[in-house]
Formats: sequence, C-alpha cells, structure tokens
Amino acid sequence: MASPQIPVQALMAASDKYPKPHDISFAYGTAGFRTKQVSLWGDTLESTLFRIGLLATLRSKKLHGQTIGVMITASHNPAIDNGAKLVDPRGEMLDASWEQHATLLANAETTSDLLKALTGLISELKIDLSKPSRVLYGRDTRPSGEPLAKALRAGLEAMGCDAPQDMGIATTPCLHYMVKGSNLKQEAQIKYGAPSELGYVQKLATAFTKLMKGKSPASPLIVDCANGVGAVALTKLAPLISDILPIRFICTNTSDASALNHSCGADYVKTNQKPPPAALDIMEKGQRACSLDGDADRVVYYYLNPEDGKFRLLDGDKIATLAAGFIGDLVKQAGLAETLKIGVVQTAYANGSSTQYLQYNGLPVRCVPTGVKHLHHAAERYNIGVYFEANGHGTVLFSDETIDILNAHEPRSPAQETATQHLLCLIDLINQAVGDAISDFLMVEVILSHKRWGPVEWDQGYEDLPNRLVKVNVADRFAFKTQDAERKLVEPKGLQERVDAIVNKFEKGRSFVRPSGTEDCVRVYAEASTRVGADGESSSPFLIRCESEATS
Ligand code: 16G
Ligand code: MG
Repeated sequence: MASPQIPVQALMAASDKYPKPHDISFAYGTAGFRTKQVSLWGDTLESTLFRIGLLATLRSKKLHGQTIGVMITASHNPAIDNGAKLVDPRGEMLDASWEQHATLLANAETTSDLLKALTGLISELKIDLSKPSRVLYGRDTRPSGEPLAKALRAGLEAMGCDAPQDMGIATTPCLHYMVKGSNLKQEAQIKYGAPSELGYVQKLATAFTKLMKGKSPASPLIVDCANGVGAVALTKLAPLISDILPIRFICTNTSDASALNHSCGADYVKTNQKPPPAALDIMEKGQRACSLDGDADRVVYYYLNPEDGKFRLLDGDKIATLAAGFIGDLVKQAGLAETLKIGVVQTAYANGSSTQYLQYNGLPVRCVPTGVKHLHHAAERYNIGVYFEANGHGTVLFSDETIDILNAHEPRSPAQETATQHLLCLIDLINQAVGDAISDFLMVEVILSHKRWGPVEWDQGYEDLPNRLVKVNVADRFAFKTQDAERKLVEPKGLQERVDAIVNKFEKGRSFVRPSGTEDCVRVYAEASTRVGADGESSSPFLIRCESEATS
C-alpha cells in the first residue's frame, strides 16, 4: 500500500490564509519564537503558529503518536508581545535538533516554499504520515493568544492531526505537566496523577497538605500574579490549601490586557530590585512576598528587612540553596546519603556567593549556558538535580532510579521513615517536567515551615555580592561568541582580555558578556565584593561604554 502523502490542496488553501509577513525573519530561540505583535490582538505570528501546527503534527507522527505540546506565551515580556514553543513528550523543551526545522518552516516566504520545505523535512526525517498524531496546546491570558491558537489549529488540521486538544488558558508548567502525563502508560499515570488541570491542582494540594501535616499554619504570603495566568490557576488551588497557607493575592487583573507584567511580576522585581508598587502598599516588615511571571514558570521572593525596612531579594539562587540544603538533610535523615547524590545546576548569572555557599556545604555545582533546557538536561544527570536560574526559573528533578530507590527503601527508624515519606511527597509537589512558580513557592513554604524560618533566617545563609546587569545595543549580537558556559568571550577577539584586565583589579571581581537569546542586544554582567567594584572603575572605558549604551 502506498504511504499517505501531504494533503496538498487542503494545506495550500489553509496556508494562503496565513501569509508570512515579508519583512520579518523568525528564529526559534531559547524560549521558542517570540516577537512584538502589531497590536494587543496580534497577527505578526499567525503564519508562524500555522506552521508550528504542521511541525507539531509531524513531530508527533515521528514519535509514534506521542503527545506533543504547544504553548502560546511571551512570558514576562510586555502584553503586546507573544510567542510560542513546542514541548516534547516527556514534558521537556523541544529537542534542539528540531529547532532549525521550526525556523525553516516559519521563514518559508510563500505557500509553495512552505510545501517544498515540508516535503524535504518529511523525507529527510523519514516521517511516516500514516502514524497517529496528538497535540495539546494552551495559551496565556494575552488577547493575541486566541487568534494565534486559531492559526495553530488550522495548521494541525491541514496536516491531519488526529487529536488536537485545546487547554484554553493555562500556565506553561501545567501544559508541560499534562504533556508528560499524557505519554505515560496507564499504571505510571495513576501514580503520576490525571493529565488534566484539575489532576495537577489536586496533586499539588495533596502533596502540600501531607508535607504540612502537624505544622502550624503559615503566616499570610503575598503573591503577585503579574496580572497573568497565575491568577487564574491560583483561584483553583488556593481554596484547597487556604487553612494551611493563607494567600494575599495582588496583581490579579487579567481583564485589562495591558496590565500584564506591567509594574509587577518576577522580572520587574528582579530587574528593578524593588517590590511592585501594589506589594509595597500592603507589605509589612518581615512579611514574605513572591512574584510570578506572566506564564507562571518563574518566581522570586522578597521581604522588607524588619530592622531598616530595606528591600531584600530572595531570588532563584536563594531558592536553589534553600532547596538543596533541605533535600540534602532529608536524604541524610533517610539514611540514603551514600546512595543518592545531589547536584546543583546554575548559570553564569548565579551570584558568586551562592556558588561558594553551595560548594562550602559540599554540594557539587555545575554551570551551564542560560536557558531552561540546558539546566534541565544537566540536572537529569544527578539522582537529585536542583536547578535554578537567578531570575527564578527552576525546579528539582528526581531521577526514575531515585524514585525506585525511595519506594523500595526500608527505613530502620521512625525518623528514617518520616524523611523518606517527605522526599516522596516532595516529588509530587515539585513539577518534574519544568519549573513551576506555584509548585516552587509551595516547596519554599514547606521548607520554611519545617525549619521554622522566616525570610530573615532564610536570607542569612550568604550575602549576595553586589552586581550589575546591563543591556548593550550592538550592531551585530551574533558577532559575540562565547564558551565555558558563556563565561568567556572568544569573539570579538581581544575583548575578553580587556574585560579580564578590569575584573582583575577588584576583589572577587567577575564579569561576562553574552549575546541575548531573546532580544537584539548583548548582556553584560559584573559582580565584585563592593558596589563600586561591581559598577566598574570610573576610568574603565569598557564598562562605561556598556552602561551609557544601556541607558540610552
Ligand atoms: C528565556 C529562557 C530563560 C532565560 C532567558 C534569557 C526558557 C523557558 N526561558 O526566557 O531561561 O533566562 O531566556 O534571556 O528557557 P536572554 O537570552 O535574553 O538573556
Ligand atoms: Mg515565563
């Protein structure tokens, strides 16, 4: 029997409705495709979403009908931006080798170019079109999400996707969770939880309740939802845990499209090093607050110092050290310190003090390039891999082997038994597919409650080195090539030596330059033991140039 062919006529007719804008070229980068839309209601990315629909169907067929995910979001970016990324069957980011296929399809100028590119891919990748295909898709609260989802659906239909499933408005981590769950065999799925939004909420609430058993209820936590989808997700979860964790929500306005990430959210807090105005209005000294980003996959904590009222940030590095320390102690208490090895994965942005603190506490630390996929893959190599970017993306991964070891473990004492049970509950509480702001803040709350710590005690582990991150507009960011997990520039030639010459003059000085993966600029990070050092000597032509360009 001849193998099925591309449904050419239907595909051409559908593709003509989504012409590619001629003046834009698209690139599948660190966070998938991302651009500014013409208006809040979109359209720049419609042709791209149509083509993602085609590619997601092909990816599913290539993987014998396993569910592939598509998330429509521009995360912490302004409301007028939007984006989309593909999610692979285990709930992880799209395999890097397929990123170029996505870019290729997105940039085909005409319908016939698109058809040619598709035919080429199908034969090069040996895709059997008779295989089934399943694609699950969701979007954040941006108004452009709806037309973009429609374009995606047209692409799925044109390629003959058997089972397109629309989650509607969803958080990025919930979509990752569902993709992972959908691809599990029945028995594993029963343990994992139902691959639905409700299944996820119940799984988190149950694990959180078990871990908080016997602990006194936490004091109220302020949660800034960035006026985004986190607010929607939390309306379902919060009532289930309100007895043990009272939450004061702020920035929950999802009906005003332009409010998203505006003067709120994790990126605002991390970049400006201050609380959102809405939090400042209600924060008491010493009270815990946290901010999610626009698609709820990133979280940072902060508080006002009880002594002087000054803002103190507890970022991804602080979350990583808190989690690694707590989980490390549980592993020891369970009697498994010799069996289960913990590792921490960071990027060059991790504050030098956090790295030193982890190493001092005997935890191996690895540095990888920026972007969740790099951290995730590196963390998978440990029994328990803790990974966080300083900006608040991150999670803790427990390998399959670790889960088996914990399930089979025969504790020799009640203390060992309790610690083992806590570890097993943490696996349910912590999203195993990707970092989730909500699951992460629940984890933080559990740890603080077990340790009877407030934010001050948590913060005492180490003091961040003063640091500075600036954005520099350059003619060609692709001229900047890095190595050693982005910590060294190899091109333009001679620039790294100039950076080193300045850095060497300062105690604990460290600086790196890397091209952004999401914006047309390069980023320059510097830290030193003093604020003056991190900002750079006044005679430093390099840093002065960076700063003036960044502020212009
Ligand atoms: C994307 C990445 C994030 C990274 C950021 C860096 C994912 C899901 N997101 O948002 O991890 O920190 O890019 O941006 O991977 P930059 O390359 O513009 O500095
Ligand atoms: Mg995000």
